[in-house]
Amino acid sequence: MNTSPSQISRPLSQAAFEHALTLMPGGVNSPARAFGAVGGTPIFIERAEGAYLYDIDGNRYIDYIGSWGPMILGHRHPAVVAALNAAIERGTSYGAPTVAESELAERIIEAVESVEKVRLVNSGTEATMSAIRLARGFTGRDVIIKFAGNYHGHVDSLLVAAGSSAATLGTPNSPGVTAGTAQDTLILEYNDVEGLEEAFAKRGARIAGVIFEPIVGNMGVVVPSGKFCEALTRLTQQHGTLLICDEVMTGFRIAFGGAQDLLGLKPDITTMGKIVGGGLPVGAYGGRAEVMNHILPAGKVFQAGTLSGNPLATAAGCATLKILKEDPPYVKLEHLSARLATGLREAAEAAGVPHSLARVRSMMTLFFGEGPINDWQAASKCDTKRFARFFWGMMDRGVYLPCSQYEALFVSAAHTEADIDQTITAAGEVLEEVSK
Ligand code: KE4
Repeated sequence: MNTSPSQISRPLSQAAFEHALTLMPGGVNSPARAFGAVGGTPIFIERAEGAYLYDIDGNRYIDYIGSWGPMILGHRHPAVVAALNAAIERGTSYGAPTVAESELAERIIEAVESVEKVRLVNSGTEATMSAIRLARGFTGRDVIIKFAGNYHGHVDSLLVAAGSSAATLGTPNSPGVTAGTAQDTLILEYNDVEGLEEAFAKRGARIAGVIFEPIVGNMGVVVPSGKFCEALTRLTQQHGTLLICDEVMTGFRIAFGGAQDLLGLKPDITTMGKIVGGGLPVGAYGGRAEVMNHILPAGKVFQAGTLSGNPLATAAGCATLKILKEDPPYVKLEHLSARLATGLREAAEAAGVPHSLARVRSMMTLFFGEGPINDWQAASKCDTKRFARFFWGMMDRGVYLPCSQYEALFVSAAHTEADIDQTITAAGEVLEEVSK
């Protein structure tokens, strides 16, 4: 009897996963890929091209993960491939400065108005971890505020569960994170202006930084209210706290200047990743020169990395940002994303499935729960079992969605109207099925 949530057998992925389980914890190198939230066996990918993934069993999928965000141009964009091939001919890593690092830094600085200086690292996690250390080093303070439902990578001081009440400091939410680490982190509700006011009234002089997703992707897409954006800016300025805008997902996605450009925010530090590496491992953090000059060797806040600014990664990043600047895909992305969102909404309404769809430009989430969904408390009430059935129904129809209700799907410049319409047709069929 088929116990898999999928109606299609994928014997090679099944065998590959069984072997991977003997080698790596959970058979994966990131839990997000383990399909824990949807059940079944992760699908092993052979290759990708444009808007499509091809698994090792010979199936093709329209790809809405895009490597969890980086592939805004689609897979194997010719200019990115050419830049990588050229870079490989010159070697892969030197452990010494290269002009390509300066070019990528320059491209980031010219794109993001609030960034005057930038440091390249190897992942979004490294960027946020370094930004938090910088905020603490710059202010001489300890407390960091983050928001429930916001994810900033596997940084010890952010792997923290909310305290007993909004105003109490955090407790570890992963083994290996010490109470000493968690006690300097305060978890508040996203969009909760009063909670933010209260935290600053109670602890303002101790707060080194506030880190937040300007458009949340990690509880599904959630948008900040204007009042929340205003309070973030006002309270951090009033109390000498650094505002850390985590644009690892939204940077170069929402707009060339990031979500901060759309929202009119001017953070002290911005963290980036994903798109900025064009599919290779690049993270970055940048901000006002006065703040960034505290980073070693200009200043005393330590941060280092063997492969930071790696020649292959900077080649892919520069090629990607060059295209985003010189041939911006944002109008096309908006057209395709709006078409998809309308189609998904109409399909869910026709099927009578309780839902709300949140979209900002080319990132969106179809929540299996009534809206409005403005924070984790609301998002956490979604019907994740129905989402899992939807996920596998779409997968079996050749549409690869993020494998969790609490993620964003991404449209790329390689998608076509035909891809979008095929996705909508599949969604109509599957939503009918899961409505029962
Ligand atoms: P990485 O260390 O995974 O490069 O970046 C961490 C990170 C930081 N900030 C934001 C807003 C992020 O979304 C992420 C990582 N995003 C997840 C998916 N939503 C990565 C998927 C994974 O962990 O495999």
